[in-house]
Amino acid sequence: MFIKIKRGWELPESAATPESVYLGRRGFLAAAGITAAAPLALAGQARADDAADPSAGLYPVKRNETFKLDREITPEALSTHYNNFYEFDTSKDVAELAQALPIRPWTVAIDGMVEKPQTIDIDTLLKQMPLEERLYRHRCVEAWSMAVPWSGFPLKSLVDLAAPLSSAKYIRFETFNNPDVAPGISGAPWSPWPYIEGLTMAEATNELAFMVTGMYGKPVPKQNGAPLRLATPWKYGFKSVKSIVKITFTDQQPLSFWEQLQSSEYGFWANVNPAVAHPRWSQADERVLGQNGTVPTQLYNGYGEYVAGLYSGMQDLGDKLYR
Ligand SMILES: Nc1nc2c(c(=O)[nH]1)N[C@H]1C(S)=C(S)[C@@H](COP(=O)(O)O)O[C@H]1N2
Ligand SMILES: [Mo]
Repeated sequence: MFIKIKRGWELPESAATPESVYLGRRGFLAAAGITAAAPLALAGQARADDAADPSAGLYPVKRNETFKLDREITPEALSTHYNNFYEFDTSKDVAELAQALPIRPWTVAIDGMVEKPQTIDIDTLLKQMPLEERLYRHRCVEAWSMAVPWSGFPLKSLVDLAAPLSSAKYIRFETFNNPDVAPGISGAPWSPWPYIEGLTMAEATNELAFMVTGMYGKPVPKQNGAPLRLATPWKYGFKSVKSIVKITFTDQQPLSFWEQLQSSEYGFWANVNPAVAHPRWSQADERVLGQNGTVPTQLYNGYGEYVAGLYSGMQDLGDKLYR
């Protein structure tokens, strides 16, 4: 993407292995009464992280068979280790850095034009929402793609919980903004943090709009946006905002992080369309993670039957609908 913030390779060497990650794990082990002097093996770390997540017992959840894939599910090791999460680093190699994000306690503020403004604890929210699994394609604006078994709940269920006023026209999503745990934030203080994204109410209540809390039958990993992220598979991946702390109902079209950085390249709508090139590269094809070569990209990423109707009568916007 267009990068004004410091590249990963410009970060100091120490950022690659932040002490907070190490200290965080040690802290957890101490709290759990485990005394392991030897360094943990990778598998051991994964188990420790699962145990630390009080939602682990909720998964796997029942698959909603409505949503079919036209390709293999991307291997978990790839989709959890090739990430965009600029709060941690501008490289794809953020999985280790992201472990410094504390995800409990975690609250989500629901505010703005709603009848029921509230700040809700993530585990309370998880208990109230109808969890299911969906297989979705994901198409990054950078022309790579993956196919993922997400777990979570329809965004519509959260909208119902908030009970929006009729004046609400948009939903604005906000990511955590803590430079102490996120070297990408502290290293680029001039960037327009926090990461913001938005949808219209019609988009948000479309059945495809999904709040992700899990992945591959487990809690969603930190690098993929724990404990709560968005998935809007007909739009470019940057719309799927990670690690959400605030959801605001508003009558103003939200100004996203990327639109603020580079509005000529990234806008509000960002619907996938292979016929509308990014100003600096073609969007006709995509590289599927884990596969050689490319496959053609589909209009609305193949989800036109669900969402094309949302945009009928909006053709005046022209290419703006697709970037
Ligand atoms: N807060 C936040 N959300 C974010 C991003 C980010 O940098 N910060 N990157 C976006 C982009 S460009 C993509 S493609 C997806 C990547 O999700 P993944 O790492 O789970 O594949 O997250 C999106 N959500
Ligand atoms: Mo992306």
